[in-house]
Amino acid sequence: MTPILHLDMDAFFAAIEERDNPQFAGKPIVVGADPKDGHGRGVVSTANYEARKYGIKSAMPISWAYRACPSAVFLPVEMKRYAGISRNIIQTLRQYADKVEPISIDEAYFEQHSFNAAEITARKIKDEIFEKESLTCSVGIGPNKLVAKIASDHNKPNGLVIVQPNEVQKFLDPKPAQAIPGIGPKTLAVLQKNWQVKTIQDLRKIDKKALISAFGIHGEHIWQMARAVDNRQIEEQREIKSIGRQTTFSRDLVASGPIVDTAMELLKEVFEDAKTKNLKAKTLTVVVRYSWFETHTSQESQNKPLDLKTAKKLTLKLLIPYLGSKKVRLVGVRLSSFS
Ligand code: TTP
Ligand code: MG
Repeated sequence: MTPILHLDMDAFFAAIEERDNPQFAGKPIVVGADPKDGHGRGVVSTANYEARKYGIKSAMPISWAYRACPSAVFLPVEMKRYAGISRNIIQTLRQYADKVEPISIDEAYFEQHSFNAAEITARKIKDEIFEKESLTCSVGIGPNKLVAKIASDHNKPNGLVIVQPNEVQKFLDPKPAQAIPGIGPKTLAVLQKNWQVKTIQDLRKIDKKALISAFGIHGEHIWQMARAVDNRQIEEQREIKSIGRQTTFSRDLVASGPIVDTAMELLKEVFEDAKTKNLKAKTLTVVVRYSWFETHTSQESQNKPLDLKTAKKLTLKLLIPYLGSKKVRLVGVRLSSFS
């Protein structure tokens, strides 16, 4: 059986900032939007482990993070810098594995021929990344992507967790159901309401037919994942599924004009991005978030690629029903269904 490895950098953006600003060593560090003395409106990108002790975590409003620890070091996101380091790390992985699948800025899957080889390689890679970049990462090794990914998270930071094929179920069973990719807050709420599910073991007790009738094809996927059935292969060239941008306004807006203007600017940016990647989209999605965080997405597709002019008209059409009377906090646009 070919083991799969999943590598995920520890507190990635914050670890880079900590490394490059030794004066902050040991302090809580939060990377994200400007907290503006507690009135900032964006979110936390990530926090180092010191800051996590105060309950600060990714995607939390920056104002909450500020309240939890006003004395933390708050730093802006410097994506270009982090992306360069991410590329170096992927280069290092490519020296050890034929097939590498980067899946986000700080994580990748790759393969080895045996569990023994996987363990040796994982140790070498961790050492090499630490030597070259002074950053730590966590690696999970398992018989498939699902198990490898959950394993890399099992002993963070600086972890190395190996789950042999005969240990898989014992390893997965006590994990919370939402450790399975695809079980988000909505699915979890239904699982809790109908079957009082907490762990993956609870999930395995549910009849396959019941899961399918509750969630359709997604139910079958959940049934399989709960049994560690995951046949996804390493894909070196992952297709880009969507390109999107969003903006949180510095104060909530009701007037349609500036909201539409912002959406049009974002649309231009995503079109440029798609062009540099040589992608043509057939679906346009807009996102509107109200001041109380209620979020609406609305999309439309056509059977030939969208040009900017058509996309602008569509954006307007999709946005209008949400504008004019309620306070809007965020607007976003996204292109997908590429050809
Ligand atoms: P993660 O790997 O989810 O988080 P992390 O590396 O900061 O911490 P961990 O040790 O738990 O792995 O995400 C990688 C980077 O992606 C993270 O450093 C910042 C960015 N990110 C966001 O900008 N917003 C988010 O909501 C998340 C989850 C991550
Ligand atoms: Mg990470």
